[in-house]
Amino acid sequence: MSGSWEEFFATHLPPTDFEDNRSLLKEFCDRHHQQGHKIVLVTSGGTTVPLEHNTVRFVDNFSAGRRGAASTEYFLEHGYAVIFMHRQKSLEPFARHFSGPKLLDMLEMHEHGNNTTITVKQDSVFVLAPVLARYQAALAAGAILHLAFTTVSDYFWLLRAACEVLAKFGPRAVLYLAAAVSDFYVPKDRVPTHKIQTESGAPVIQLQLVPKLLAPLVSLWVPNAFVVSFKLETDESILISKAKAALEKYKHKVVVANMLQTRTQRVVVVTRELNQEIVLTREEVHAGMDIEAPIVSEIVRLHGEHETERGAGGGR
Ligand code: 9Z3
Repeated sequence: MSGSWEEFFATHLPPTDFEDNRSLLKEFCDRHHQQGHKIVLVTSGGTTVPLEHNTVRFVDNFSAGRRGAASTEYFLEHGYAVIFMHRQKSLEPFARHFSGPKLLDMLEMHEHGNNTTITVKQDSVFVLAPVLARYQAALAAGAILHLAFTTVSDYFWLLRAACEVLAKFGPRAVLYLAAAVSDFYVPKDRVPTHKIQTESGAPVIQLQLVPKLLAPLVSLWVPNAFVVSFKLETDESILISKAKAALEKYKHKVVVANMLQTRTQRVVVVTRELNQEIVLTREEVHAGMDIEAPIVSEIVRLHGEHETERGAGGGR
């Protein structure tokens, strides 16, 4: 059992807010299940690997969480309820349009004696209004649940808890696993309690392979769901073969393959039957179009086929 997912759960405690998040998941899923909605779990952003229990330093990765945040907006447009499981402080749906100083740049302040009012600049209203309208509609419909993780262990616990409540949706559930999950971690018994000190020289830190949760997820936890994983590479020559190998190994439905450098302009949707390239033109990139719009449309189409195959409304 060494290095297995069972061992990982046996040796890592759940995060402190785990029970609260489990209750939120249950309430959200029960409600949408009763209403007969389709549901998607979107994972987003990178996981950290702490080097100390009282964590001062950690290993991280590049992921900004743009893919997951943008995709969430498009799944909502397609009528899905969305569990948005994201790295704390990574990009979030709707708010992502106004990150950095963008929102502040849209505002103006008016001082009248002791009275100060803040308004949106007239030429910013057309930018803010449509996003605000979609955000408020999603909130009013109770269509989105935000859950945050930081470490790879937090991510594991949340992912399994989400699967537990998604199983009853059967083929109506989509898992869209866009988070950049660390492949390596420091085993718990080798993580020091306190901040690593410099006196004893540079530390040698041995990383161990993280167990692949996709295996139990597909075969045990949500066997009827429509599972989409992502494959990231930096060497184009191995991208598609690695995506195919993942489909072969885990027996899920789709791998979205992307290159680190071009991930916002080009992906390949890989299924057992075909490799479908989705590319934005230079004009589309320039116009600020999200590649997640066509990615999500394709996933929704493939999910429809999956539901038909497995029997629509199955698992209810
Ligand atoms: C992805 O490939 C995502 O598309 C990105 C999105 C992380 C590249 P950003 O968050 O980037 O918008 O900045 N996610 C999965 C990456 C991954 O770690 N996949 C594992 C692998 O390639 C398989 S689960 O081995």
